[in-house]
Amino acid sequence: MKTFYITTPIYYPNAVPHLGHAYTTVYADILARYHRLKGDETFFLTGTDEHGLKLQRAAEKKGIHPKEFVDEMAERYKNYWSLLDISYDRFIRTTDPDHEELVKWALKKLYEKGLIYKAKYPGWYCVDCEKFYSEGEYEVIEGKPHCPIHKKPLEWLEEETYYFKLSEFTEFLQKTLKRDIVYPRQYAQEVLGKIEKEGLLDVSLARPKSRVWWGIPLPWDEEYTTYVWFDALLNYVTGAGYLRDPEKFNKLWANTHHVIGKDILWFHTAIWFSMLEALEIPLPRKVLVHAFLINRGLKMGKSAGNVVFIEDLLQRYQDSDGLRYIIARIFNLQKDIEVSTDLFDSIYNSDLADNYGNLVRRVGTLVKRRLNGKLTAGKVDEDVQKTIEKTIEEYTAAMNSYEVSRAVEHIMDLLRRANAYMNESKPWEKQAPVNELYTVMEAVRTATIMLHPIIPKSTTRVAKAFGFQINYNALSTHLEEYNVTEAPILFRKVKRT
Ligand code: ME8
Repeated sequence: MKTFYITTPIYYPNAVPHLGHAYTTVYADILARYHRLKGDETFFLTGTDEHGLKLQRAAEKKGIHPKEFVDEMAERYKNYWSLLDISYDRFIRTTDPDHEELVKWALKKLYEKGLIYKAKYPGWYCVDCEKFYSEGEYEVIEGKPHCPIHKKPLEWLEEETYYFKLSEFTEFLQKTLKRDIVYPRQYAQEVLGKIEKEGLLDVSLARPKSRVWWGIPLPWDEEYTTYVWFDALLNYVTGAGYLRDPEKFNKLWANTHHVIGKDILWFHTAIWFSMLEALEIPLPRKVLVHAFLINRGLKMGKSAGNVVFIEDLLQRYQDSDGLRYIIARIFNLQKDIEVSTDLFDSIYNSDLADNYGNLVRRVGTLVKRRLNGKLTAGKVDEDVQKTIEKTIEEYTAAMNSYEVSRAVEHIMDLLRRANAYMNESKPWEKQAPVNELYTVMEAVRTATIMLHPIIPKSTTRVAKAFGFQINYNALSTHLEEYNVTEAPILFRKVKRT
């Protein structure tokens, strides 16, 4: 059996997730569900990044201990993901005991290998990014360095710290990034360009406890706290069971897929690949990088004050499937996408209500009325059959190459073709329109199976109402008999305001 291991970034739980986080998480969930549908042994990891200055300050503001704060926030994340039907296998928290154990093990190993040394670190720091910015990276606004993402003034920090010898990995990274490991490839080029231009500098992997006490202490110097990114990246290794379940780890790790937004590309390539190499752990199979959701011209984010709330969209599109579908349709690895209610409404209305929903309702109603709900195999229209076969191929190729929005478009084409066939063949004018209805049913059934990873709730409902199984292998066979018990109305159109 094939395995498939997929991860999302672990999010900072200083605030509840917004549409940007849902964008990544739903995409990863669709890939996880697709691989489960195909019968692969799938493990899907998401979670929260709970240490560091950002969380320490967020808790301070509320006057509570960071642990109390993150305990509450982690529950809220889980609740959001359950509202969106996110089928994670583990929700990892960087405060989990097995993770803390792994981070200490990793630091010790790097220290013993002589890859960590102590020196002074001066620089401009963004608390929201938990990151130092060098000249050329930060923006100068009114003569002062500002964070290029948050547009807030940077803080000047100078402190004794421990460094990781990232510079030793220059050649290794250049070789690795030329391999087929980052998808789309343009992002690997970006990282290579940065290395070429700026060289690879050693990175600080600790913070003095006096400033950042909320985190994992360095095993050899308790006066220092592990830098939150070193801690966070290792979650992927903990989650796969590296120390506690090596058998599971070996199975999963060979087919690791990290889904990330392009804002954290550097960490997931330059830093992460070098850390893994230093720890003698193989590299992931793929880092899947996507572009941003933009709102009113800026990357959607809490500090930009332009977030779209998940609950508002769940309400507008009635349930998780509507929002999941919209995300799948607009999802773009290369291009930033501007959010727009008009666009979202029109995707929901035309694809879900008018195309899929309408066809399900029409064919279900006719099979019930004309054939008493029992439809035994007839002859599938040749042209529709060809479209079905072509769609399965295109869908599978698109999903195998992580192009979810393309896969969805192919399914919609099939459904449009089936709607048109229904209009042409007019089964409602015939006495016993078995062949016509069977043709449409086969299109609906195959489309439903393919849509399952994207809209699990509605597709499960259709399969139950029409009496078929959701199973990838069933795509290439015909169903002997349909038993239609209900002709559900799946999606109610959203009224434009
Ligand atoms: O970076 N458009 O956490 P984070 C698209 N804890 N994706 C977006 C987005 C937007 N406008 N806004 C957020 C962190 N995202 C670290 C990660 S992993 C070891 C540690 C998504 O809460 C996107 O996936 O800031 C981005 O990479 C991630 O949320 C950042 O989440």
